[in-house]
Amino acid sequence: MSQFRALAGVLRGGCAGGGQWLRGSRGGPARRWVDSRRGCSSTSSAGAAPVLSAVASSSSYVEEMYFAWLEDHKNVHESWDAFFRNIQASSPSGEAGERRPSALLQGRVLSHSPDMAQKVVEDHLAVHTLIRAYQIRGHHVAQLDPLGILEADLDSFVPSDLITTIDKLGFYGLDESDLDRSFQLPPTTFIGGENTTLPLREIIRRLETSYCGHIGVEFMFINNVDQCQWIRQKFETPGIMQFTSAEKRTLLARLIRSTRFEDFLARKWSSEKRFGLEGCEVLIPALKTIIDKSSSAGIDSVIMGMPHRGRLNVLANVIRKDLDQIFCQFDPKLEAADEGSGDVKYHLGMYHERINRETDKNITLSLMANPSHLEAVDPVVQGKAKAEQFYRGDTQGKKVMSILMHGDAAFAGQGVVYETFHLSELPSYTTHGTIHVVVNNQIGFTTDPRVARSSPYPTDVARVVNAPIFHVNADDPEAVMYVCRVAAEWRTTFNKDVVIDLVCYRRFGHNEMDEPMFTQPLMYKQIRRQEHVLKKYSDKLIAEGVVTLQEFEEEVAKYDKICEEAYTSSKDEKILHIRHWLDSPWPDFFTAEGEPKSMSCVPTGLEEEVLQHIGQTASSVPLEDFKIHPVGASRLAELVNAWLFAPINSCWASCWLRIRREEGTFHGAPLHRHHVLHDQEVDKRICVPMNHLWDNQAPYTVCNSSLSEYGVLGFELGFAMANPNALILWEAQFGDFHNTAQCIIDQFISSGQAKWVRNNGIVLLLPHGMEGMGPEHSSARPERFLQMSKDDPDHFPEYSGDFEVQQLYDCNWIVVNCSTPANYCHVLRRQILLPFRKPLIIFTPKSLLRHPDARSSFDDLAKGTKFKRLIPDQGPANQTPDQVKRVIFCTGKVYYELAKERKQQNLEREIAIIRLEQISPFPFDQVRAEVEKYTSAELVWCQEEHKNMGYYDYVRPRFLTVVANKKPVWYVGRDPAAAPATGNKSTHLNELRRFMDTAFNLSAFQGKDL
Ligand SMILES: Cc1ncc(C[n+]2csc(CCOP(=O)(O)OP(=O)(O)O)c2C)c(N)n1
Ligand SMILES: [Mg+2]
Repeated sequence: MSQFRALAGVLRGGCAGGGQWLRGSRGGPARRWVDSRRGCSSTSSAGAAPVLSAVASSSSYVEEMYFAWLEDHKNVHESWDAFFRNIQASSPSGEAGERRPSALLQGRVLSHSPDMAQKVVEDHLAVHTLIRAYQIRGHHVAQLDPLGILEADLDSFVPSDLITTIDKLGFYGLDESDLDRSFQLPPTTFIGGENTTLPLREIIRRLETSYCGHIGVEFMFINNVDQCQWIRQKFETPGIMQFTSAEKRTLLARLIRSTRFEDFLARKWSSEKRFGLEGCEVLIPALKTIIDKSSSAGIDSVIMGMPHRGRLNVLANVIRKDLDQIFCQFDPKLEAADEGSGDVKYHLGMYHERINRETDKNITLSLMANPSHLEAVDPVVQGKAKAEQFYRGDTQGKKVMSILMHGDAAFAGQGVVYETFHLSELPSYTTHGTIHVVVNNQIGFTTDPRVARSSPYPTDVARVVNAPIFHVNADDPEAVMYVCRVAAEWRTTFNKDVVIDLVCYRRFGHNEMDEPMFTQPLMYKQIRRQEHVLKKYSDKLIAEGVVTLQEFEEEVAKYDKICEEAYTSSKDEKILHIRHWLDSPWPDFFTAEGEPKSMSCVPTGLEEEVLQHIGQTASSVPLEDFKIHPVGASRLAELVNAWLFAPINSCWASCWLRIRREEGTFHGAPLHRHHVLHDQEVDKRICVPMNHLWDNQAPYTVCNSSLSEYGVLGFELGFAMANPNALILWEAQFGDFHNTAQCIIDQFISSGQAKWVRNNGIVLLLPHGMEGMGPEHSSARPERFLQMSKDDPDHFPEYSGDFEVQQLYDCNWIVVNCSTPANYCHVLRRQILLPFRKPLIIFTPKSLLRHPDARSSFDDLAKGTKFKRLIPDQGPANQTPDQVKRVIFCTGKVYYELAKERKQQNLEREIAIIRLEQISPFPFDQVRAEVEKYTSAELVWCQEEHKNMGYYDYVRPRFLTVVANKKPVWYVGRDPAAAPATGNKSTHLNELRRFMDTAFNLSAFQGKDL
């Protein structure tokens, strides 16, 4: 069947000067249909459009028209013309030339006029249905596969309503005799151009041209008529796909660069992994066309994300990274100059400001660094684009846009693609249209599409947001350029997503060491026979006289020389600078060398008047006539003293605070929802009191999101990348849910700086605590964050400067569990006031929201106060440390349970309780001071989590380093377990009771070995 499709395509393509060919029925050969010389008739309209019922009701009117028609066919409307032609054609010879209408019309027509009218109506309906069938399903039979052996939609059957051979026209109630009849065209098609009627033969020919050539347009699912009309106009208007000679030459030059770049790499480093673009070289001119078009529409910043395939080519020929910088990445001997572990060359990002040669306008292009994890970068790109739009006041996406590239297997398979699409129309997340480009080489490593996806196309996911999808045969560069042009115009016009599906092939293996004949023998036999697209296109342009062979060869030689020269100069590079590959530089935040401007942090306390003012504003309703919910009103008062005081305070600085709250946050969740007041009487009227603090304050945003962790966390991470002076917080509904965003945490947040030398100050708010809520609502998995913290457990760091700041500078992220509102406030303020950026993970026990003891006074926030990495014992034990028998170190909410129990057991002199507020980096200096204070006490680590979870594995070796392995550190907490918490309330309480008993049993560890 696929061969048949290919055959049909070839024949259709070859019919220009001779016969016309159409598809046959399933599997059958294409059949010769009609001689084009008998083709379309003149169809210019004249006379009034006929009212069909007039045929039945007014014979004189018909006669009048008939006489007019006999004089000159152009005297009447085309449909009358068609009508009289039909009658004439069906009349016995001799009558056809009859000038008297009575015999002809009255005898033949009028006596049968109701039937005739019925037939005319039915035939018109049939033709309209046929037009619609092409619009809806034409892409299924478009000639998309350059190899001619596969089906882009994985289906070899031709829809029966698209089989328009003579023997199958009966499907529509039509037959061969109808082919030369003219039909009125509906307003939902543009195939007529200036004409409002066309013969059926021509209608089919034009539909075939528009929908079944090298472009397959998928759009009829869009539920907006204007948008559908817009697309129809772009693809149906006769002759709309035109290119000037200059445009064709530019296209050829770009294709030369793309092709010769890969050839050059293959020649110089034949066995190096680079994930070559061969088979889809057209990607480079495609991207450049999108950028040119968008630039001329006013875009001056493009943020891009892409996978491995062709990445080096995009860096070289789209972003214009210096070639020698790329080539020196292939030198295995070069050492890296920067801190961190770096990344392989086909993951690195880039930021470049340049002039767009086509428009002569400035444009900034950035390609985001990404991990191997396919599609993970999608939401990150969107977040960065959104942030840039925000800072530039680009509320409509007219200045900043994003382009995402995808592989066919990953686009269909990775869930984050769907999650990202679902952000595309949300007010706080939209980037006002992303252009997606799929390098659809019809293979994913060694996997054929038919076993890799259930959807017909790899692009079907885009249908959920009504994005039009343009499938295009990548071996037809002009068709590709055309859809790119339309895609860019679509975004400019509607500010919505659009997908370009470049149906291509992969000339070699998945990477340069792979042999594809092992797994795809037939496909690769065909690929070996496949002529290169550059050869095909250059031959075409030479034949057309657009370029000469000599010009073509000169252009090739010119680019080869550029590559050779860059190769020579790349050998002068002595050292690799990952910093040169930064995708999001912050030039004003760091020194010219990319270093922090200081290595200290200003105190984070505040004037009491400021605190008062913030508290009062936050607990007020600053808008007049604004009715808030009575319970909400009481919560507002709570805000002042409770947990939320902290983030409120944090935003007074000149930074933007953006709190992202996961959809479905309700009871017991941090009260962030009370940062947005909802008028109880006016629909959708809201008020954010925190935006009413001062006239010149920074904006403060609290937003709900789609119910996605992977997508939304990635987005917020990208947002935080754009500007260091924004405090971006992402809050999970419960901490456990972060594991559906694990890839963003592992691949970007934990390791991003080490791989790509870029800072990021995102804050994760993760509700965490054993509160009897069951296995899935208890643990934010602190053990995982701590396991990935890079501070050395066995080495006591010695710093000459500010210990706290130096340690933060060295770490990969900060992990805290604050037990007081004041400390929470301070840690957020420290986050934005540090001279560098590190991700901050905050465990936020829900029960502390309303815990009567979890309160802070203004004194704890006053000027001169700061974040406490460790809170020493605050009772009698601290006064007489030599009498203390046991020191319990802990973190988080268990402190309050321990303190209560100690009080009940009257052990406040014997047992000291010390809170680690910053768990990582481990406050070695302060822990040592505490340990040295309580010289004769035994050391205990107490946690409410199970032994194989929580903090124990992290803190234990560090405590031992502090005490130089001279003292044991005893464990008190829940036993090891597989699930993070029990689902049974009474078991939960029993476990708590049990470990509390151990914590306060002073002989519990006597005589025990380590
Ligand atoms: C999330 C993820 N899973 C698996 C891989 C391993 N992998 C790398 S490339 C690839 C095939 C991708 O196919 P496709 O998306 O079609 O891109 P192509 O290589 O064909 O351009 C796979 C499975 C990966 N990088 N990321
Ligand atoms: Mg692929």
